[in-house]
Amino acid sequence: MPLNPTDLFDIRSLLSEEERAVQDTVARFTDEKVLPIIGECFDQGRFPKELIPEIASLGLLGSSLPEQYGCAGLNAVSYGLICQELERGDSGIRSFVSVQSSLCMYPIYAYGSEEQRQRYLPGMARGEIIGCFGLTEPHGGSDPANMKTTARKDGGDWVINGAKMWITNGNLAHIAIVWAQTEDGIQGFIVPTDTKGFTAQEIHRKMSLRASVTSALFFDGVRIPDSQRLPNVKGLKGPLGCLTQARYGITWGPIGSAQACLTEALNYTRERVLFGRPVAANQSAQIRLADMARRITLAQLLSLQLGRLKDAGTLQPTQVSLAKWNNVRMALDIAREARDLLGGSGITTEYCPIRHALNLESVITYEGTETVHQLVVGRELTGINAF
Ligand code: TGC
Ligand code: FAD
Repeated sequence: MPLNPTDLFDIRSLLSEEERAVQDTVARFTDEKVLPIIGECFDQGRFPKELIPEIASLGLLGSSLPEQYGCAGLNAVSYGLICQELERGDSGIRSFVSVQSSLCMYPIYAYGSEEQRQRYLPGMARGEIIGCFGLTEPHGGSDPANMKTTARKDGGDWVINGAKMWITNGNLAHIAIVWAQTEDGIQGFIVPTDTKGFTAQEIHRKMSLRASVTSALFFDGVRIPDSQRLPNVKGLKGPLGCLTQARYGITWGPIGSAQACLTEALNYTRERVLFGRPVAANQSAQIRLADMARRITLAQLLSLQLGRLKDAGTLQPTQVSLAKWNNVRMALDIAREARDLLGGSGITTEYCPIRHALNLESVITYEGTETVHQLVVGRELTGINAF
């Protein structure tokens, strides 16, 4: 039996029946609904909102949260496979699901009151309430402890002033999870986006994540009641706890991008005949293709073990940092290599590598830049904080 080029070590055999079913369902959705339209969406700079109802009906929003809130109650490995199969389509689709699930539904579940969970989670799982997550500010995203957005207590209300930058889903969102400095440290707030004083401004001229909405948010005396504050967390560990969830999913997503690029490079180099033989018949081309498969295999093993640790409840943020660093770098390198193997054809969005390469320039920056994750691992090894 020939080996599967995008699963050389038969990682799929390590999955449970349920995990395989989840992977197959999302793979079908990507093949049938995402791939036929995504090149054009990217060209037009358009997020395909029309896919939201189906994404929701497949149970992909908040998929790891309990069924009592209308969610699918899947395990961490299944969430990873969802991210992998969606990002095989496009990082923008995976971003939409990551933000809704890990950065908006998770904090409401983990830090919210029971009343907030009941009020928001079922509607968010159905895709009727869309969220965005406001942590990064214009003066520097890597150091969120230095945030300038403030929330001031005024009687029974809070008044928020400040700005957030680079916010995925900003102009789509009905609610924003906003992290702000208070007298009592950093706290999180659920801000309905129709509140007076809230503005979202879409960021244009992006060359990356073009099939995704990215916005700047402005808060000018935004007044909300205390019932909109997330009561069960204070300090930077609140937003960083959400980032651990999202970064975990991001370790899986780029495996999908890399698989798509390897598949495209294999097809193209087998067909393209130069100097009387297929490009794939050259030793240098085979070494490059083999190296892609090697790096994908290592990334798959890393993410699967990470998922098993997460399901066992023993996952540590440093392990997520190492895997995010490794797997995004792996995918970005592979997308650029695949682009090169396609020659001139590789510069058009008719083929996927350049789209994935451009998207991955965002993925390597957001959710902690590559440098941030390297320094997290360095801090763990040496015990010295180099930030
Ligand atoms: P530090 O002193 O290390 O930690 C402060 C408190 O937080 C706890 N903690 C964590 N908790 C959970 N998960 C983690 N990953 C955690 N890392 C730290 C820590 O234990 C401590 O708790 P306590 O109880 O002692 O107070 O904080 P620091 O200021 O030194 O920060 C270090 C650093 C640089 C790692 C952190 O600031 C960082 O990660 N910076 C990068 C910021 C970032 O990733 N922003 C992402 C914004 S969201 C986004 O990009 C969404 S893109 C979505 C999409 O479209 O898919
Ligand atoms: P900076 O923090 O200014 O970093 C600039 C450079 O300095 C980087 O190369 C960095 O690695 C380097 N650097 C930083 N610290 C050090 C150091 N100690 N030593 C050496 N080098 C260092 N944020 C949200 O809150 N919500 C979102 O939904 C969201 N979505 C995003 C979507 C997109 C498409 C993008 C591009 C970003 C998104 N972000 C979001 C923001 C993202 O998290 C930040 O861009 C990221 O954290 C980096 O912050 P920055 O852009 O301000 O870069």
